[in-house]
Amino acid sequence: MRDQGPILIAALASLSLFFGVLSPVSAEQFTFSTEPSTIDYSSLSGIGLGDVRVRLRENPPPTGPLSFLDGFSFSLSNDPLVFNCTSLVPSGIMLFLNGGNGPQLATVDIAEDGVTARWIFAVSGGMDVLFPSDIEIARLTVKTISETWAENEVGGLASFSDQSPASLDLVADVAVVSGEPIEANWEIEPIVFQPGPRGFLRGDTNSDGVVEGIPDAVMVLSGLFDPDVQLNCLEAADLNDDGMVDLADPIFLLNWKFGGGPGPSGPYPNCGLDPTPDSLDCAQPAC
Ligand SMILES: [Ca+2]
Ligand SMILES: [Ca+2]
Ligand SMILES: [Ca+2]
Repeated sequence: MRDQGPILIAALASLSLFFGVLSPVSAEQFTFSTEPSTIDYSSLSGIGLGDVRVRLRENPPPTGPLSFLDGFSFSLSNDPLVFNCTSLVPSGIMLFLNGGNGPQLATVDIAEDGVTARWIFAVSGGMDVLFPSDIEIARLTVKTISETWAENEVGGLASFSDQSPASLDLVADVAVVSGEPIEANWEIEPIVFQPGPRGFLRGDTNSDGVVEGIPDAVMVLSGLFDPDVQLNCLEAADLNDDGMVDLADPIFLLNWKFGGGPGPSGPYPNCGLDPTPDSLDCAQPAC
């Protein structure tokens, strides 16, 4: 590849000035938006993870053609007690720019209270782009703050705000056209947080949070042969994941723990849902 470093750096230096300074031009011309999103969390642990997609569009100009963009920057902030972001990656058209190389410069900063992104894709002869309708530009991974959502059986709404996060350098919401930053606005949809189905730990048949050879095998045997004992989570007792609980399951467990046999399948070693759904249920989910 041809070395365009000096040109790029000079151009970026001039552009970077703009990213911190709002231009008064056409505040309504460009709109960033977040898609409506739903995130499931465990109502026991409060842990949940999901995606929020970010889009950009140029609102139809009263006259004249649409603009070719050289890049953009944006920031979003969040209440760090409710949720935060763990990643922000380019998506959709962004990945195909410049022969599959993506933006020529992509700067992403993530903090507990928000994210900022500056992506430039047409500084030194790169590909500038039209945004005639809402086009997905980024995918944010959002994680619940577990302490806030644990034991919440109802769920709730929360939203990003268009403020630049207090803990990061100021980054303006702008689209860059011919080197000129144009202030953009935001349309932000709320994120729906809802309690998802509770899970189980395969092998933890006595529901004490750990999988042990003797106690958990004895529990399955008791459930099978003692009419006074009822297994409270049949999915956890199905060690070999064949959709049945029978003598083969405690044998599987003991063979794994003491005979070098294979270990249980998912969700072990985590607490979660059955990756191979079957008719077994879990009357008292563990997580
Ligand atoms: Ca156990
Ligand atoms: Ca089984
Ligand atoms: Ca299964």
